[in-house]
Amino acid sequence: MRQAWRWFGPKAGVSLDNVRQAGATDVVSALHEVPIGEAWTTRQVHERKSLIETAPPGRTQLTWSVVESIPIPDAVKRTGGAAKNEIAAWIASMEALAANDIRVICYNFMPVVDWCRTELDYVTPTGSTAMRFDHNTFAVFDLHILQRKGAEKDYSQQDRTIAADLYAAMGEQEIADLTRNIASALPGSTTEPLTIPAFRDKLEAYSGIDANRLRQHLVEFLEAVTPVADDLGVKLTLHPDDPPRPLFGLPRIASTEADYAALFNAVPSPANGMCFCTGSLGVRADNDLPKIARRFAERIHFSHLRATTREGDGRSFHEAAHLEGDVDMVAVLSELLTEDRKRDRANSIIFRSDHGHRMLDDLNKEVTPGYPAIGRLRGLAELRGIIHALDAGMRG
Ligand code: CS2
Ligand code: MN
Repeated sequence: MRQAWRWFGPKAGVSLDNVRQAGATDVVSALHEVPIGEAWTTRQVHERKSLIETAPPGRTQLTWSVVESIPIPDAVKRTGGAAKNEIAAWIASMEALAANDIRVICYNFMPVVDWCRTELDYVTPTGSTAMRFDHNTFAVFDLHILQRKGAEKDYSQQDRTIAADLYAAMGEQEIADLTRNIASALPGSTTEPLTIPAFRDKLEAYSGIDANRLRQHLVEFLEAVTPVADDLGVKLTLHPDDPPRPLFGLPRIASTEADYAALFNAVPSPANGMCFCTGSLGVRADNDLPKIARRFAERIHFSHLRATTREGDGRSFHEAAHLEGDVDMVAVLSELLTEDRKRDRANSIIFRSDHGHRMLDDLNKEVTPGYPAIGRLRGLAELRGIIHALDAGMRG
């Protein structure tokens, strides 16, 4: 397996030497500055690639091997194959990447909001901070701040009472912070930041789109892009929904083993692959991660490794240290390594330590939420340790 690091560019406070020192050989990046829906050009990709891959004298060379993500515009999620121009632009971006020899592309198909948390700095017992999704706080946003039409029916009477009390006790700053966390698109998001009125309009535009329709739109998208990807030798990897269940009354269709099985069945092309994200899938107790990794092994080209801890109410969770949550990381890595040993280096599974706690010096700095250097470095080091031990076991 190849060890990678998500890099948000020179302004994000993590240098390429930091990436080298973390022990990563591969970089995961994207042209985040290009507006969603606009085609990336070969030249833009080439410039970013040179920035990443031109090593100063004496430094090891890094390889930009994964793009996370080419965003999928809203029109594709809402109308599927009818979004011809948006799909053509997406294909053009893919071609620009392939022209630069970048052949693993991550994407997701979450409507309106990408990954979602209610709290960015939840203090853990060590004093480090983690990201958290609290069901009650989420209900406050949905029912009282967004005031989504029909939201009441998604919550029990007890949930609604708790949310009303919480909301009544919240100050202006807390309301603003919660709104920012949920509506303004967390780092790396492939959906746009929204004001509350724009949020309501977007939801309105999805009325009538249920899980089957959304799945059909993804299938139409894949039917259009996978033939080109196959020709170019590009692997597309669908990131699971985070969290893996419907939010805001919107369907989510990449949450379970059955979801992925349906997609692979509908579009069998080898380019139709998976980004195996343990933190996202692991939020559901009914997702058996080692089993999913085994079943879809051949389709996994990229993996995000991190752990989440499900809280008592069954719906809230927080991001645990990489080896400490509900995920059986040793079992998952053992499945991924079994697959990886069948492949040559060029097709090796690339993984990155996903997210990480904010700790040590990062507590005194501006950091990209979810992507602090030190927490990710700790996670990567722990994961690497498991890989070494498993490799030694396989040899011995
Ligand atoms: C992530 C996100 O697990 C996760 O939710 O890896 O940080 C990721 O940036 C977005 O979903 C976009 O890929
Ligand atoms: Mn992930």
